[in-house]
Amino acid sequence: MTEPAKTVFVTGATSGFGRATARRFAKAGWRVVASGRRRERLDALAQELQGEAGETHVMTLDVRDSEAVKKAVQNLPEGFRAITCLVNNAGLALAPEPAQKVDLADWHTMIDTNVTGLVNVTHALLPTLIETGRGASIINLGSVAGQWPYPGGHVYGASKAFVEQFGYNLRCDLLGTGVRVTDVAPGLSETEFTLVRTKGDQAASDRLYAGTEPMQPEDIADQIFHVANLPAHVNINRMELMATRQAWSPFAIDRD
Ligand code: NDP
Ligand code: 8X3
Repeated sequence: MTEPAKTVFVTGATSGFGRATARRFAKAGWRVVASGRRRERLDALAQELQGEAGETHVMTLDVRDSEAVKKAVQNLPEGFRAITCLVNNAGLALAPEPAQKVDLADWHTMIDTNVTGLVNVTHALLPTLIETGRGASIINLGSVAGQWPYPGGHVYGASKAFVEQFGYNLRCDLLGTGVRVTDVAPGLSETEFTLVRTKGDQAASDRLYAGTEPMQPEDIADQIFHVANLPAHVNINRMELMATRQAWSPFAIDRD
């Protein structure tokens, strides 16, 4: 007897890691629920993934809107309701300048998306994930910034530290349900992340990735797929990835 298709729910599937993740799972025969705010990108993804081994359902969703998240989950079409894997990927950094120069609105947007949005989606999907039980997983996109401070990291890094600790605490409460939780924490990766962070400065984005070899969205998607497909009795708590050509710096010291 063939196993029924598993379903993955991906937030932020219109770009970067999320889109690569949707592609990776669809190719492998998983059903994919792909969401994000940009309708035209979702339509293009749906069209692209037609004919892949797994079926795809796309929907516009702003993760910051808890009511919209609840409704979207309640209204999932038949065949896409039993979720095996949640990939909490939607997120962003804003304001690379020092904390004292940042607009408060940018801090709020990061908290609303990376923290509130992630808990909105997690809360809405916990019942179905628990119903799936053994083999289910929640994969949260953290970041190296959640552990390693750097100038301009302020609320972004703090939001990713929240993601990490929230995942560990979820594990405690989900013990016995079979649902696994993993913090996938990448470093330098070439997506639209820096374009968003600099509010559309393509040259700044190009500069950051120039002359080195950042990770690509497919690298991260492969690891997310790996985590979701581990034997049901194995949980990776945190997976930190860096480009080979990235490492840490010495401490900064203020001198007279
Ligand atoms: P991208 O900017 O390429 O993709 C971000 C995705 O998040 C888009 O699909 C965007 O879709 C979605 N998104 C943003 N805000 C919302 C919202 N309010 N509701 C729903 N979706 C939203 O960046 P990445 O792929 O790089 O980022 C994905 C995740 O990985 C983020 O959480 C980021 O913090 C994290 N990360 C990135 C790293 C990097 O170096 N690139 C490294 C470590 C972690 P739309 O605008 O259509 O809504
Ligand atoms: C994104 C990676 O190094 O810009 O989370 O913080 S970094």
